[in-house]
Amino acid sequence: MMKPSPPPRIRLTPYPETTHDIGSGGHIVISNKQTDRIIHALNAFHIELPSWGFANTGTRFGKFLQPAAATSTAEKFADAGMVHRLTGVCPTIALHVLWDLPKGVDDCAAVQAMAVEHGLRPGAINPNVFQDQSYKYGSLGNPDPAIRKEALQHLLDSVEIQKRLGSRDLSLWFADGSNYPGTQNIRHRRHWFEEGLKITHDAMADGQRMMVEYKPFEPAFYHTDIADWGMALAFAKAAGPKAKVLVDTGHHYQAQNIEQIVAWLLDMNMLAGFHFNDRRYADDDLTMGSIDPYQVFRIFHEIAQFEWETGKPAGVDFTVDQSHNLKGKIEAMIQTVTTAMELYAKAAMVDHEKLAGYQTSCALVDAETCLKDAFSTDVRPVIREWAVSKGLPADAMDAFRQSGYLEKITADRGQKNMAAVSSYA
Ligand code: PSV
Ligand code: MN
Repeated sequence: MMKPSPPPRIRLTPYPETTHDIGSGGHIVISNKQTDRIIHALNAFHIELPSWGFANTGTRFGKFLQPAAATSTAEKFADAGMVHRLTGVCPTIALHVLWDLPKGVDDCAAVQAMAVEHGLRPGAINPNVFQDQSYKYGSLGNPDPAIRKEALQHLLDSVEIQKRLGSRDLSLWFADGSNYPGTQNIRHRRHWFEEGLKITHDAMADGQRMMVEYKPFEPAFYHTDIADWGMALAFAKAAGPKAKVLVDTGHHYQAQNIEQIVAWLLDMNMLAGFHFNDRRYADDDLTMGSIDPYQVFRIFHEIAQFEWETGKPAGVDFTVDQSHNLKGKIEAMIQTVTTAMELYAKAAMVDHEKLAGYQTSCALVDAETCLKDAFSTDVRPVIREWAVSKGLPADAMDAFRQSGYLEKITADRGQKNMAAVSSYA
């Protein structure tokens, strides 16, 4: 009886002539040209950290307290500063007015000092017109003119904070909406929103931007006043030239093509930036790229392709918008930032010239392979090299674990955290 012949040996990693080994265990996968593109992309890459991502948060069912969570604005700055020192790409921190500057403009000097102390700059200013009792039926969309006025005043105060802190962006998210059909006049609320946003816009100085965020539902479960990118776009256009749209990746219906929204907004010069997080069901606040990393890659690809085609920076900001109740706050943040860098680097590898040719000739498999090849490449060795060249640790997570910082803040804050059960952030 004949013995079956052994299966043919498959060479998994081809040996392209233009590539060199950059420490990926002998597997030669990234060309010099691609390495240069990655380095160039990383040099320009920034992702803003959310102050609220360092504090104890929870779900509406409860909170699991972490002894090391930040208990004050100063501690949020300290933690964000630590993440920036380890990763090198997070020089700004987004602030939520009520949570971080409860005394409004009177807190600006202290906040500015904290920023300097920790090597950070204040990032986007997030007004809060959703938490006070008066906003039960809405803020700018409330049928009561006195409440609309109160909300508007908070927005104007936030613009003043923005000016004092030298922050470019005012990041607006509204919880406004209704829970039961027929209970609110949707068109009237739209007019009130348009009016309030315009007044806020006109109070802003030159060079400042208004970012209009949308969300389909939660906390409102029947209608939300700014429910999708079309509504945000219409409001931004009506407000004036300083206003653009903010895309929060968690704020979409299932299966929505987010990168198409990104491509449209880029093309219309109406994309201000992103809130990044991942989601499995709705606005779940999961770690960026933990469920669908290819989607984040496709978003970054749309931006990179736009920049290649137009020869100018897209001018869009990246911010993490995640509150982790179960993962350690700082570790979750480092993991997120690392993932963001990897996906951004992968998108930078795409050969745009080749891709454009494939798109024009409708070479479908080749075009798609262009993306898939970049997405499948392990860019971590290049990122490690980049980090070391900048005087950063090659592995930010490992450096954090070795630093003793977590042990120190756990000891310093443990008692305070166990005592404070109620605040949101
Ligand atoms: C609302 O879900 C949101 O995305 C807004 O950006 C808020 O400012 C942020 O989350 C608060 O966590
Ligand atoms: Mn958001």
